[in-house]
Amino acid sequence: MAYHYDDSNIFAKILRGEIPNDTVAENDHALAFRDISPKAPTHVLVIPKGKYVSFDDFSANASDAEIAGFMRLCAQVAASEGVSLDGGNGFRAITNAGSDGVQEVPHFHLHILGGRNMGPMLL
Ligand code: DGP
Repeated sequence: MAYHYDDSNIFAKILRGEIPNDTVAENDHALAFRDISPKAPTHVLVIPKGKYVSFDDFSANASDAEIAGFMRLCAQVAASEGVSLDGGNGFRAITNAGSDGVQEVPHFHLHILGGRNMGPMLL
């Protein structure tokens, strides 16, 4: 079954420049910006520029170049925020998918959280 992408979602509007965002970094394939409601000293969202609903949609359907560009931007953000293992204390990268994953915005995004001990994973 095909994934259905809703062009009216808030991250689509950010990508179209219709609403402002606090951009951290960008490349040809992905955009990183600060979460509007941060849960840690570092809370950055990384989104692909292509139209993918969720992690599984992106992983199955994005090109290798898009996936590489996205992952490289995640690593670049961790480094620039000072939370990478190369000089920092680490971070948590999470993605929510669909209703059971409690995904609020239906455009694939990874949360990069750090700057404090994130505690145990909630299960
Ligand atoms: P999720 O539950 O994984 O879909 O998380 C969506 C996140 O998006 C949530 O942490 C809040 C954030 N968010 C929602 N609307 C906006 C917005 O307009 N701007 C920014 N920067 N973040 C937003």
